[in-house]
Amino acid sequence: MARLVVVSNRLADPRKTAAGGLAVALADVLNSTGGLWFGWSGKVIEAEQGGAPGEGQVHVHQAGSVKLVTVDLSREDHDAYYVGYSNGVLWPVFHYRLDLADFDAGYIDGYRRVNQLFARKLLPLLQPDDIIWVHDYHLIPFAAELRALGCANRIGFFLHIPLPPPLILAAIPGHDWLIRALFSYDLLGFQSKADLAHFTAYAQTEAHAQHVGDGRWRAFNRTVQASAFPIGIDVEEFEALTQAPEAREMYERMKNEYSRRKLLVGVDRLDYSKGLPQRMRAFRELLNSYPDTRKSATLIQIASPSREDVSAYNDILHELESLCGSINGNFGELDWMPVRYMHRTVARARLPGLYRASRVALVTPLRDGMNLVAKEFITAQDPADPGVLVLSRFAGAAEQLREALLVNPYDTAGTAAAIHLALQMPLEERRVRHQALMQNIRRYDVHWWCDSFLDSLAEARSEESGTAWLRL
Ligand code: GDG
Repeated sequence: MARLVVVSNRLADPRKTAAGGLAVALADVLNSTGGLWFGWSGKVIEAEQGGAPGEGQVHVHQAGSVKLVTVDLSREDHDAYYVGYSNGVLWPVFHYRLDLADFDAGYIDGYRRVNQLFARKLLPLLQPDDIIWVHDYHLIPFAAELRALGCANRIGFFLHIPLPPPLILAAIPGHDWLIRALFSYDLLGFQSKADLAHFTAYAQTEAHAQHVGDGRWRAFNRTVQASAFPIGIDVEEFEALTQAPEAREMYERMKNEYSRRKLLVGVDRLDYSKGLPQRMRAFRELLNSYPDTRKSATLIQIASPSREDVSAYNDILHELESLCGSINGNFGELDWMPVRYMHRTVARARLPGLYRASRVALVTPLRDGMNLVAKEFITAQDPADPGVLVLSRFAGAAEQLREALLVNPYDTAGTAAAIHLALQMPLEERRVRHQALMQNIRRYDVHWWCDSFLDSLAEARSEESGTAWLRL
């Protein structure tokens, strides 16, 4: 079996389960092929310490049979590639938020410079038969930069976030360069059929690509295979975590603490894509319009800190704090706080206990590539007395999890009504829905995702291999 080389912005130590499902799944394949994982070290070198644009020291660590190779970034590169372009342009636009994008012209140069730096550092470590799997929006032009250096390996790309429709993509100055770069891959993987449809619509209307059968698209003298591979979780690992002492202890604590009321739970990175203010407004509407819930419901919202160097995140933090404060102020009683909001990370080992103690999960992003919290919540439930998932129709997961209560998070009254329904749902209906959801989550787990992507990559091949590579 060929060696797998994974390229992603950040790495996790594949030996630690705390790293989560994705790292565990990749670790399986990386371990079995004696693979290599390549990306940014997380270190930023200031100019005074010698950090220069386009330069970075390489570090090599051996983690079992897997080689971890990382590169430092200079301050200037980090600020343009990571903060500026990846998180200040691509993240908002790909989540349909043109209003939040900052199209500063310097960012795209830094973004490209870092992709070139990474390509230069990885190239000498590659063997001719290696299969390369590149992850996410930070690294869209990575294959094109590798090809420009003469790399003829098979390269696949998976986008973890949504791909918006062509007219939204076209708002990015340089969008044509960005999408042309995707044609340097042999395989493109998207989270949902909707994202795939947006790619093919762009390919046809903007890139004038031709469909040459079986999801293969031809443009710029290259042919690329494009498919949807909805990502899943490591169900077995998460079930084991649910039964482990830390999660059980959390479960007991939550059950005791909230014995008089049903728990609702939200677990998200603090990000404007997750629809947190809209969720709070729906919860406020629930308490307003269905007074019975004032005696029966408490919402625990975990908003784990993320990307605090991007200014839009501060705005969302303040909005959320003020909404939670006003809900507690208006509806709280001496012995009851309607919302428990925590801007903190909960230990991964405890999360399943929190999920299992909750009657309802609110997973209501305005846009989300997939959303793994939805799948984790269902997996952590007791099948004999399961909780109910209220899920945004705009999460990639909604294409698969049809037995959840699907909502439009922009519709405050509609979402409140769905939460009310969830709180009142009879046991039999909860069981039937849970069973159907679990079947889907088990079947399309993270190992299915990994294997089906890599199988498709093994088959996908552009006929131009090793010859005239696309020059950007
Ligand atoms: C991107 C895409 C796509 C959250 N809070 C805590 C915590 N988490 C864990 C959850 C879950 C993960 O983080 C979040 O995954 P999501 O899928 O919900 O969202 P993103 O972070 O935005 O991920 C997304 C995903 O990539 C995979 O392709 O599904 O659409 O945006 O595992 O449990 N974990 C701990 N403490 C927390 O407080 N330990």
